[in-house]
Amino acid sequence: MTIRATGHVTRVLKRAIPHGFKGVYKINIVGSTGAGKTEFLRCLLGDLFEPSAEAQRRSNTENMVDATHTWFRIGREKEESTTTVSLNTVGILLVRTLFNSIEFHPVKEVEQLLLRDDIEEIWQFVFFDNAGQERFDFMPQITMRGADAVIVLADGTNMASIEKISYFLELTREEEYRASDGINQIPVFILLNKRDLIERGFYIGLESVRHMIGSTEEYVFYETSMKTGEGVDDTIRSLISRLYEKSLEQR
Ligand SMILES: Nc1nc2c(ncn2[C@@H]2O[C@H](COP(=O)(O)OP(=O)(O)OP(=O)(O)O)[C@@H](O)[C@H]2O)c(=O)[nH]1
Ligand SMILES: [Mg+2]
Repeated sequence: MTIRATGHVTRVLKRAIPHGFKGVYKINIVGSTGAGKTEFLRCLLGDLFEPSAEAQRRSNTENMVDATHTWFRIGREKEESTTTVSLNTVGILLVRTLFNSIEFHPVKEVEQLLLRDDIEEIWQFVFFDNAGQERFDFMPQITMRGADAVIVLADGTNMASIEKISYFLELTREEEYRASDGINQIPVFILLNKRDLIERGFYIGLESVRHMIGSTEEYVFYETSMKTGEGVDDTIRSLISRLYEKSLEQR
């Protein structure tokens, strides 16, 4: 369905490329299981996000990362924890208006958008929400191909999840070499998620993560919470400005 919708947008855009259309970008979302990748898309897109992949209740013993997963309570309910067991892909139009607000629209709305006169830019994003369990580690190796940007999520309350960031940075680096002999750098955004749990003393701050990763200048870091939405808007704005800069460099 995504493919057909994407084709439709491409056809419409070929007929009438709106002023400011930036093209189609593949955004690969990776990170260990339970980091909050699926929750990130839900937080970002609200009702527009319809997971295509199956979700299952998390097994807490399946692998090392799961075994250290922090369980917590929000209010009186024990949080229902789920895990993606396949791949979610979401095609979406991101619109930045002349008033600098950001909107998301389903791709099928492209024709209506062309009629509006308050649009600064339209981006078409395809988000890839990978399954994070170790038995699915082959998946980001495949989805990394052709990625225009990578979002690495880590559960900021979980050391094993943070340690796995380096693994995803390595995969990104490999893709840079595969695609362009390392010349074309893929923008990487590292999100240390679950910031809302800081009051419970579980949250490991960004400083220690920076320290762990070493050379950090090439990466953009944010502390995020998919419960409060903290850092999510900043991430998206920073993503589009980075992609925009890159598109200028490549001209
Ligand atoms: N407190 C808190 N919980 C979060 C946050 N983000 C995600 N969660 C919870 O953490 C659990 C895992 O989130 P998911 O988005 O399913 O994790 P995932 O990265 O998609 O995991 P996999 O699909 O297994 O790779 C869920 O119960 C979420 O509700 C956050 O910012 N704060
Ligand atoms: Mg998921």
